[in-house]
Amino acid sequence: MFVFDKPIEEFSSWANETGCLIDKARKEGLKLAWDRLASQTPQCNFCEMGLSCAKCVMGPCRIIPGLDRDKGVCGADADLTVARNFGRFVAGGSAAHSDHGRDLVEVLREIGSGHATAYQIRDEGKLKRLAEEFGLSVNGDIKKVAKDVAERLGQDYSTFGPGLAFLGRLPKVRRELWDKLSITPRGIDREPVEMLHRTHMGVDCDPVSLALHAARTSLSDGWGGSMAGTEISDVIFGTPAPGKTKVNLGVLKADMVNILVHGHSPVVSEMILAAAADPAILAEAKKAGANGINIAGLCCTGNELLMRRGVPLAGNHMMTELTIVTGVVEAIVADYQCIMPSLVNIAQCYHTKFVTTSDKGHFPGAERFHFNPQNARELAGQVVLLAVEAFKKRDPNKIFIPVEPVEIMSGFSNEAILGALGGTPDPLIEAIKAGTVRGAVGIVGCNNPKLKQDHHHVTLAKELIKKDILVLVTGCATSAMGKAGLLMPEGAAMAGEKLAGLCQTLGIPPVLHVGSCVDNSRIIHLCAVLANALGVDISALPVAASAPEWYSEKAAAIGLYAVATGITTHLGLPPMILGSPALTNLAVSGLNDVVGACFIVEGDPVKAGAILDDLISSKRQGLGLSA
Ligand code: MSK
Repeated sequence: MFVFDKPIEEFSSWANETGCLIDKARKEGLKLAWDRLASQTPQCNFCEMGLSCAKCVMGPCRIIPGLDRDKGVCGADADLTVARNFGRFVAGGSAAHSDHGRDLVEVLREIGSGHATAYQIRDEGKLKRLAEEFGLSVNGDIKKVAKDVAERLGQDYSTFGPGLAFLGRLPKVRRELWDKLSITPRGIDREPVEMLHRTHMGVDCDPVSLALHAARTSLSDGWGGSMAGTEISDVIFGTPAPGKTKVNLGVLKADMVNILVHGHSPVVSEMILAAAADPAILAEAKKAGANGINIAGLCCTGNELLMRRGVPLAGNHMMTELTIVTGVVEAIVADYQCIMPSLVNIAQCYHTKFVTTSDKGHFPGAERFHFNPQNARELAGQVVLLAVEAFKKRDPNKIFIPVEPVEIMSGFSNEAILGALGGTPDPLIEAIKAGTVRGAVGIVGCNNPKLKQDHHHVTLAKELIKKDILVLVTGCATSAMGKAGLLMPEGAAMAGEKLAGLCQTLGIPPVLHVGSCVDNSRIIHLCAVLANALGVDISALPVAASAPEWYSEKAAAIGLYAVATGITTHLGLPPMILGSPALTNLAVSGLNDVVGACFIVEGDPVKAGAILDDLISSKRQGLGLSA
């Protein structure tokens, strides 16, 4: 369906940092993701349609509907094969986010137990609010409160807990709907594990049942693991507040030791940031001839530090290989998720050290550091010193930083958004009623080398804001928006008259950066706050979500938990379900009758903008508002 035609030639001609560095990489004989995609094209049509199965050794099977190969060896037809594959895809994404959340809960418990002295509680107020929300005591030592909150969330990961702690945030009508459909998530670990069980040969053979369990699995992420990750990160590292920083490869400094933090977790990267400010280590950097140590972010670890510390963002998913090609990166410090294995090989072509920090993320050829909450600060110092040593080996002939950085505004947590409005959702609701903000769309996620990098994010955002639709952005879409000037108050010049007026009054951009990909939980939480204030279900709100350039299992989980929450979601590329007309129809229309929202698949961002605009008009009319 998606033909990939000579991408490297097209992309290297871009008059921007991506194009310049692809050209440099080609001259140096390096292979990048675009080259590898070209070598993989044409890709397997069976896999693309979800019609291949390698889940047992009676196979692998390839299903061809309508022919005498319309069933696998076990008898699974196209619908069942697609449902099994998609269920496992969503389980992978949910497990990744939720296991990330678990790491934060574990660190909070270690802080509460007095074993993680390098970490502290930066937002005691939020910790106490969570304790009250969970029905726990807030009296006494704050460490005791931290331990109690961590242990309550730990129960959400187990089988015998009282039920997910955050479900109380939902409108009652949505909870009742989930109960009726039997898709209320029961445990954060339980649902993805049960999906693996159900999709084993000879367990759940009903495609619709599997689709519903996929929804429950995604909800265990959105209203469970991801939400725990976001909330506890705020407690430990501070709840974000608006501030300015910079984005693009221009944030790298030719005269400094550059360390890029990459992956998703703030647990180690916060310690790297602290170590880089250590006077003794800074003195070593000076001795090595550098003018200091510069920390910058990649992907969602970058988003975490950007939101809370104003650390500049070097780039998103498709920039990660290219950052090394600048020749000024001394170290990439990676935790987990969205880290291309190719980075090890590309780093070996330069002086760059590729460092891994998580016991879950092994990369052969990497410099490996065994971080845990007890040794994190000490090991962070060793990693920064490794980068300082690497600085001495830089090749001046390979240095090329092609752009100047662009300023952005970030830090729009729900607390910051509602705080700026006087602490209640009422002003936002009034703005929606008046049509000053006609609605909101969360644009989330990744890049995909099958699409022109950043183009779909930026085009869609521009289409929406000019129709007075506020955009919230997370993850790798962030640097796309930033580079396009959409994350500054001046970006309001690209918005419709009413939204522009509001942005000018409040001094905010028309696209608000709300965090990393686990922080999509902020968006669904804000939707619940608005729905509760209005006394309606979330599906009645004039809101939508979009993943225009998505690639990962996590993005599929995010899209599905948004839809199951009642938020219609646009995808710029289809998931691998097209081999089943029944599941495809369920995804793009049938779900409307089940959960009040569905998926929209549209590869043209201008058309997607028009579709989302129509959707928001109809939701507004449903609330008795002007379109
Ligand atoms: S890092 S999941 S490419 S947003 Fe969260 Fe970016 Fe997508 Fe990974």
